[in-house]
Amino acid sequence: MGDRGMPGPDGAGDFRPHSSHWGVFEGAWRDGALQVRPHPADPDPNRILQNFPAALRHRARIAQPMVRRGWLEDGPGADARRGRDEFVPVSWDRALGLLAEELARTPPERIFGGSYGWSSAGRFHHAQSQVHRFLNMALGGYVRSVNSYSAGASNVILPHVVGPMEAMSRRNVTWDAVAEHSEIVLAFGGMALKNSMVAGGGVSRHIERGCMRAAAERGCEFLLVGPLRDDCPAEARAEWLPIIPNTDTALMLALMHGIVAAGKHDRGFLDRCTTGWPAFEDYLLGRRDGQPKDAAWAAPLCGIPAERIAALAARLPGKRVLVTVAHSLQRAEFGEQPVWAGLALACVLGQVGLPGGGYHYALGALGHTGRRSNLVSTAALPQGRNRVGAFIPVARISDMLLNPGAEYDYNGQRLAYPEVDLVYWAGGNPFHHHQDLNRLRDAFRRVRTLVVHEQAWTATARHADIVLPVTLTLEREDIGSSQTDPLMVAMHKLAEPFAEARDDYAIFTDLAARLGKEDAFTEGRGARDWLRNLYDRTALDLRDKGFDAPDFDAFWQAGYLELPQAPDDGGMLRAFREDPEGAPLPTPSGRIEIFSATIAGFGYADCPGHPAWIAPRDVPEDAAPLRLVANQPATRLHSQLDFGGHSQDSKRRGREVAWLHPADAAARGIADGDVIRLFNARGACLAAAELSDGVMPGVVNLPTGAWYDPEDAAEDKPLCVHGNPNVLTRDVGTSRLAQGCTGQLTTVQVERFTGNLPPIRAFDPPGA
Ligand SMILES: Nc1nc2c(c(=O)[nH]1)N[C@H]1C(S)=C(S)[C@@H](COP(=O)(O)OP(=O)(O)OC[C@H]3O[C@@H](n4cnc5c(=O)[nH]c(N)nc54)[C@H](O)[C@@H]3O)O[C@H]1N2
Ligand SMILES: Nc1nc2c(c(=O)[nH]1)N[C@H]1C(S)=C(S)[C@@H](COP(=O)(O)OP(=O)(O)OC[C@H]3O[C@@H](n4cnc5c(=O)[nH]c(N)nc54)[C@H](O)[C@@H]3O)O[C@H]1N2
Ligand SMILES: [Mo]
Repeated sequence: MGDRGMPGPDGAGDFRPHSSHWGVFEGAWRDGALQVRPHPADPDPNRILQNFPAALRHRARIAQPMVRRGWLEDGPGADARRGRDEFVPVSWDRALGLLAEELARTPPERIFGGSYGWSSAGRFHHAQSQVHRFLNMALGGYVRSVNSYSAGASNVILPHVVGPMEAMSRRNVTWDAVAEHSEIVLAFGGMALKNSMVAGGGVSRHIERGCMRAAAERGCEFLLVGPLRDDCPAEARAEWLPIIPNTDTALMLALMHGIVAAGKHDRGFLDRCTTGWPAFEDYLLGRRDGQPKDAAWAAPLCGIPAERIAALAARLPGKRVLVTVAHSLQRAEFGEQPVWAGLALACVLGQVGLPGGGYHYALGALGHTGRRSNLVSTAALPQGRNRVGAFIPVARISDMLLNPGAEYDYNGQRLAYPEVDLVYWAGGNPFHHHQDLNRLRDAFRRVRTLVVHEQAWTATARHADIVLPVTLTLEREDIGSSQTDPLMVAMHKLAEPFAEARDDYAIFTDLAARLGKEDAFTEGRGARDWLRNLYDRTALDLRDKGFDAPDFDAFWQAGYLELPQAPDDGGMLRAFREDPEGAPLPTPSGRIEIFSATIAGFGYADCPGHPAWIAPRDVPEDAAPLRLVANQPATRLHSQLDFGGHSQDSKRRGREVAWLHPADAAARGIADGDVIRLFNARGACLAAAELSDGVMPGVVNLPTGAWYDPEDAAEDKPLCVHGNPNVLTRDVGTSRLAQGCTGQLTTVQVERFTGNLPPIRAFDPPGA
């Protein structure tokens, strides 16, 4: 559709500041089209910004409130028509009237308001904060979700064994320290620039490429352990060790075995700073089970020759080694293990807490990592109090909806799934983030009412009963800010709202009024007043700490405010190393726990008391299957603006691209550019094949984020014609400890698609 010469808020106008999770930028109208350019100080801007212009007025946008016909005519209730029913356009007054009635009759303990998702970067209009505040203030609460799809296993295991995830992933070794001090960076899962270019709340300067280049030029060696060669940028000049996915723990154990067998482990560090080494050493050396976890043992498991493992083990001791473990490794069956084993490996090498050495969980996974933190707190909308106690680990949503009342284990507790009638989503896309989408469809068909606020016709919106159109970030004012980026951004409005779209805040204000709770929700403030209020909290904090802070109007005029940052002090691990007694870690022993009595006490076979190799169950069984790596996409954030220009440019024949090794393609008669079908017991999708020797043999890589596009929505397991890998992934938790998402990996069959090529309809509004 494009924009038909709609002027900006001030006609043509100057470039004005705005921000997104993928970077701070400026926008202006030129010849009737929105132009965006990165923040002038950004040394390495993110091209995902170029998804904005074509997305703004795209046909995929939702124009007006819609109610599903079956829900409207037959009333709320379980309904197998969800996802293939018609929608009836209604006025805002009618939609909100119906919704307010439904909310008023549903007890808060039967409303699932987890509403997981990344929303947009502005801190006030952050949709997940808005929906939580609304449900708390207007209804008294909701069933919530805990942890994230990003780091479900780490969220739970890291606090038991070393400390809070934030301390491991955000306030730890900095990129500057890597550039200056690291001698070897052993990167499990790599440190792909596509990933570090994204940061929740925005990022003004993308520094990772430059720091990796500087480190490599100084002589630092980057070792990439992973199935894809491009998980480290060319600037890092990394040596690639292809590894069979979900076998890193075996390699880590074998490296530790080699180091210990050679007597090169740092006994002083292990004695002073860890607990439980002897029990783990017994396991490592095979004293109990008769199986030393040596290179010969690990080689067939991880697909790396024993000699190469032995050589690597010999190369590490005595060097300033930084071990990094990507989020991806734990988004898999038994994902707790590589996180813990990587930490143990760093302890064996004894570099933890030294500049540029030790352990950094998820360095480079996001633009929040490897940076200094601001000295003042960032803006955040207060959410009020949730009076409902029930929660689920976030990735257990289908389990909850399909098995209300069923019991399950989580982090030492025995919990039961609550019974939910109404599901409320604003700012997330479960048809992007969840696994086994056919099962999710079944789950969503069980509820009484599904409410979705969306900008565009995502599959989640298509499965909803009440669909409320919301503004794109460009269509409203906000404040962009993140704890790890010094730039606070006055996000100016760059376009008028699309059709009848309203801000989430305006929708919740209207609903709160209908429920008699407007004052509690708004505290008498309009959106601009809230921006002032949020800004003033940061300004006050600045002045308290002796810094200057302009008033709100001056900040707004200037567009940016540079916040002071804490020095690079090495964080919790440095303080602990320097004084283990005086600055103990927040674990039961105050040390790094290589054996955890707490975890052992839970008695989980799938997460024992020390890091261990547990053979994955999801392994190729049938003839000639491949391992699917369903990682983060390079050309967008998750599913956001998949209809934007940059994302669309990356598709072939309209489909998402799947990468295969030429040998695997040849064995299946697949040529570059062919449309292929990926399938397994859970479902099937199409994609366009691209061949590359940067993918290890036996692996197919289909990134996430292509909008789910079922060919025949009436079928049980419809073919997704566009390439959403979550029709293939498994909906099982990492272990009884964390119950985290395991969406990164599964096994699939791949064949050339020979049928008539079905059209892509994911971006067409559903027929009214
Ligand atoms: N197979 C597999 N699955 C995965 C992963 C994987 O590695 N493999 N990774 C997982 C990870 S790490 C994550 S974090 C999740 C991400 O999953 P999500 O965070 O759910 O994905 P997004 O596409 O960012 O969804 C955000 C949605 O919010 C909408 N939105 C944006 N701004 C606003 C707003 O202001 N108001 C409202 N109401 N809506 C808005 C967008 O249109 C979009 O639909 O996916 C997970 N899923
Ligand atoms: N452009 C872009 N950037 C993003 C996002 C996005 O959607 N788009 N999402 C952001 C979010 S929310 C998050 S949480 C982070 C996620 O950060 P990650 O989870 O680390 O990112 P992924 O790209 O899923 O995975 C990184 C790489 O790990 C490798 N890998 C997969 N399985 C294994 C394994 O078993 N062993 C080893 N050694 N390697 C393996 C894959 O080759 C993959 O490319 O990314 C963030 N950055
Ligand atoms: Mo994530």
